[in-house]
Amino acid sequence: MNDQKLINGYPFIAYTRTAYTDAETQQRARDFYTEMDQRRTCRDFSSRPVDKRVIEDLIRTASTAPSGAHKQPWTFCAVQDPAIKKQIRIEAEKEEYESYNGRMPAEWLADLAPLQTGWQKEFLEIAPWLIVVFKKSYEIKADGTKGNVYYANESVGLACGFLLAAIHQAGLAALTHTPSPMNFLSKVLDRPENEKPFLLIPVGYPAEVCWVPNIQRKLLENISAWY
Ligand code: IYR
Repeated sequence: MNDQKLINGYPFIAYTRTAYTDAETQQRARDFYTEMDQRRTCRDFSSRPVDKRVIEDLIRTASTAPSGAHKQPWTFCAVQDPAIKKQIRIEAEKEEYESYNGRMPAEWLADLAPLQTGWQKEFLEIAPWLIVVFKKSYEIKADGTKGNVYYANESVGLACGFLLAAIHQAGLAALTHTPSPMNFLSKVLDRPENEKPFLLIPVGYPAEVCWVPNIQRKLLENISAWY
């Protein structure tokens, strides 16, 4: 059993991890980078089913992200019901049609052109799962009163990052879709008032023929500064 003690009356447990050699640490950092560097946002999904237990574990991994004061201000809604996916597609396309045809300024559209995105979101029905991530702007305590959450955007963003990494590591593909505005998701999924839609993530196997834009990531020297 783990060592445990009270610090100012609060329970703490000893945290231990394998102490790797310097060479092992170097290798592990490189290996994980190599794996994650293979991740691509995918717009062409296979309809091949993905077992619910896989999605459960992906969400469990997302929930290991740190959060402000450990409030875990997130809800992951996993949708596989075709009728609900269809409804989400219809509502998302309604908004995205308006966005792509007038709401988005020319520069934004030009920046998106190399990615060949558009208002049509057929992947919302093809991908076997949609994970809709909701951010809690406050929590509802057991006694029904409101409680604060802290750094909710950062916390849920981190959880989404963990989720995307887990999806990739499992051999699956994802797409971070940002229908705007996306309040329709609260209605379709009947979410409580304290939850706001944050990100809509189709998850599945990539289609056998799946094209992704030939874009490059910025180099380390262009994204880092060393002191
Ligand atoms: N919401 C639009 C536009 C869009 C936004 C981002 I951030 C992208 O990386 C790509 C597209 C959409 O989801 O199509």
